[in-house]
Amino acid sequence: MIFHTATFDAGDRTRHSRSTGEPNAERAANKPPGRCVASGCCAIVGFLLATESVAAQSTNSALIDDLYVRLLAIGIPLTVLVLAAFAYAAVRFRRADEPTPTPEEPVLEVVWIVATIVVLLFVAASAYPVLATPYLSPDGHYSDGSAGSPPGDEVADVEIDVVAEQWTWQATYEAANVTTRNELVLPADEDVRLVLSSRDVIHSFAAPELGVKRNVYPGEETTIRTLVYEPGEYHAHCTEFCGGGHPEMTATVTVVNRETYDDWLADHEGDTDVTEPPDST
Ligand SMILES: [Cu+2]
Repeated sequence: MIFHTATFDAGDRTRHSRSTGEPNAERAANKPPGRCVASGCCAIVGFLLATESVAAQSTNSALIDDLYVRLLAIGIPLTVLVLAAFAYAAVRFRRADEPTPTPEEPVLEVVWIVATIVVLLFVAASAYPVLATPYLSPDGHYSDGSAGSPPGDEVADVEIDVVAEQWTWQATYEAANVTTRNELVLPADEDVRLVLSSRDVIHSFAAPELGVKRNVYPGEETTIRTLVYEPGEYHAHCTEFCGGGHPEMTATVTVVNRETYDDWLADHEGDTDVTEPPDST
């Protein structure tokens, strides 16, 4: 409706201004605000498409970052367009003492509705493939009844049990008979599945740089699927308030190549409280 009023009244206003010879009105007539908004939107979209974000450290963060940029590319121009229309209408028609009724414009109505549907379909088409991956929905139940992997998807290369307890994280590598405290060691470029559970209250495991976050419940298992590209040390912490020691409930996720990973597991076979990660450099 705003566009209706703006379209109808703008013409009257422009004609009136021209007849009185106002220099500002002449300039406005030569440079329509719509053209400025369109140019601004094109510049923003071009900037987003031309700008490469910091390289993602994992499949999870790559999926999230890509979706974020896609939604920004359509969300920012839309926001600018709507705010510009509001601002234009507020300034242009601030002295409309005798407002005229908006004429019926069925074509504009149809265009407006179709444009809205197109935007919503774009958002859905962008988001669904991301949200449906086992990396973003690892607890999903799929059509073949399995949980954690869609049909046909291979089992994770590495599976680690992670137990939360006020206020530590305990990671158990069952096959290697190794248990760590506040240290999670992962092989790079391999599909990893973390099976999370709690011994007491609700916690939440989050490693922001890896795009990973999952609630941890007592008496129930939840999972995280990830594949980390870059060896290095990443910070992890609990994001669910779980008592007095909650701020100290942190862990380090150390990502190393497969050889270093195997050596580290062999060196600590049988140990139950490992706090020393391998060198990730
Ligand atoms: Cu906690």
